[in-house]
Amino acid sequence: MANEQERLPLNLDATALAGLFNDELQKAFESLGSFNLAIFGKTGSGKSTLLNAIFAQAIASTGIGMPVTKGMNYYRHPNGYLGIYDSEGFEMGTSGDAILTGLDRIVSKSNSGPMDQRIHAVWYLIRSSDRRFEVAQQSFISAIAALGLPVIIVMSQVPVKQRDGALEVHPDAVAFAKYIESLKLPTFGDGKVFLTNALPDSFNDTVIYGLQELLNATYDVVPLAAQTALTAAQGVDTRRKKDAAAAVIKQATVVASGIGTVPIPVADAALLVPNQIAMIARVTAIYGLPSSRARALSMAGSAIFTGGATYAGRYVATHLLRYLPGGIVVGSVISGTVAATLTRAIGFAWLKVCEYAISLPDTEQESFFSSSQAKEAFHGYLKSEK
Ligand SMILES: Nc1nc2c(ncn2[C@@H]2O[C@H](COP(=O)(O)OP(=O)(O)O)[C@@H](O)[C@H]2O)c(=O)[nH]1
Ligand SMILES: [Mg+2]
Repeated sequence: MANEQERLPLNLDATALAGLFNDELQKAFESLGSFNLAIFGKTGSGKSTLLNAIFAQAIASTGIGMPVTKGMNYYRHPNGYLGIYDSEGFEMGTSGDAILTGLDRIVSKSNSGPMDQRIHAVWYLIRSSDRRFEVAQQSFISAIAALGLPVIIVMSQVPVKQRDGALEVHPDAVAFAKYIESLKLPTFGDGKVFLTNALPDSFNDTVIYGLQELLNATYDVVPLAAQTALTAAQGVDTRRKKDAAAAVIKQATVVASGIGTVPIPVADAALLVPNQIAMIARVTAIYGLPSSRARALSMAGSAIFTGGATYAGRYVATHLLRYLPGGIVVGSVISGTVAATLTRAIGFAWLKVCEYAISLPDTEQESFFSSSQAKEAFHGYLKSEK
């Protein structure tokens, strides 16, 4: 870090910045850790669809993961922050015992081994139209719980309609869920059933339902160490992403004010850049922007810093001097306060760029970052930051 600070101001060209951003992005993804979910349910219950709805990127449709043990596959997101265990291709009815044996192996192995493959939560799906909940399913769920894994029961494909501004859950699904809940299975919330609809259907007029509640329950069972990874992986709760990113910005702001303790000449504002690059890399990781776009991302990341000193100086001159008492504190130097304010402004402007990017369809994110759009959006947001 100290080394970079000495070297960088002399070499603030786009390539060097892109390289630095890339390294920081790598580190940021690594430091997120990993969230691992196991998902079960009969074929057709909607496992792949639910995964796609909650974890922004089309993970489940990219195919089956690696077979790790009998009856189980493991899929690891390329960025490392998400792992999925599933039993795709195995029938729960006939392979239930094999799956349990496999699960037992994974649990005992990961409890003694590295944390990053440990199962943090289990979703068990029951399709609402099944209307039958078999004894075999009950004992399967109880057996998973007995392994010490937190299980969340999910009712999938629940028809939910919007009527006169209110949501109407199909009464048959409600009754079915009530029945399952009456069994008081040893799962999260004493056998509580989470009703979901992962796919809106305009023909039948149904809407997405219950995903946030399911996600909240999942946060409740997941250890703190895996929660940041879950925040990066999920695409439903933008509030949690924003809060986590804001915490990163706050930390970087404190570092920046430390760097500025000895006031830096405006022309050397680039001294702040390594810290700011690490910050925007971490914000990017929290937004879970995928690695296939890392190149485009690093170009965008470097584009916003190219000529860092010049633009930081201009930013300070046009935005900050005015807001400081009489310009006495800062004349031609950046104080700790200004360094912090500048860093904070950059952090939140980039946060908004990421927020906008994840609202775009997957296919448009690439062009957003590889064109000048991201940079322009960044500058637009920066102008509106105070
Ligand atoms: N309307 C609706 N259809 C769904 C939902 N989930 C899955 N489906 C449909 O049910 C079928 C099976 O879903 P899939 O996710 O492949 O099930 P899996 O075998 O458990 O992975 C597909 O045709 C999906 O489009 C849902 O929440 N609502
Ligand atoms: Mg599937």
